[in-house]
Amino acid sequence: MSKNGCFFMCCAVVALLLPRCLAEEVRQVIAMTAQRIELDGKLNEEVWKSSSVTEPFLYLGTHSPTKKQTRARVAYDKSSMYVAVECDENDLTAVRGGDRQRDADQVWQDDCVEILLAPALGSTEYYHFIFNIEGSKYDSCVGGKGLAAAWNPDPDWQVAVIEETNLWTAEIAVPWSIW
Ligand SMILES: [Ca+2]
Repeated sequence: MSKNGCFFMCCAVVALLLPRCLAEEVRQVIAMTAQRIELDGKLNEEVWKSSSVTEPFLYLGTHSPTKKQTRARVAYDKSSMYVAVECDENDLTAVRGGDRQRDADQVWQDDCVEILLAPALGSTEYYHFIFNIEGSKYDSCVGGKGLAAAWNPDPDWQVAVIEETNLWTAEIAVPWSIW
């Protein structure tokens, strides 16, 4: 999966906004789940089976679907927002990634998933969450004070990644209380 195929932004609690192309916005309404999501990277919870799937992902600035596709789903409960991601990859040995230090530049230079959350509509401040196939994490706050990679939320966000046949999958949980 390329970095171009995994870029998306959530603009409100229940509205997902994706830059599928420069002229089109895609919004999805996300239902609250009462089911506990076990953060293990396995998308076997019922909520993921019934969630809207965000696809296809396009090469940035084009209308061309990426050769290796990514699918994303979003759910939430009282404590957290959850994102499930499936990254097609027919050669998992070719995925660039490794066990990185927190906030190392190598994480976003790897084949990775990047999630940008803007909890306040109209604000230029947003939060950047990145992880690679090893589950190494990078996060930052981007706003009026510039890029702050030293920003690490408390409580922390969590990610779990597993490799399956011809794809890798991940679940992340971002606690509401970090905002
Ligand atoms: Ca799970």
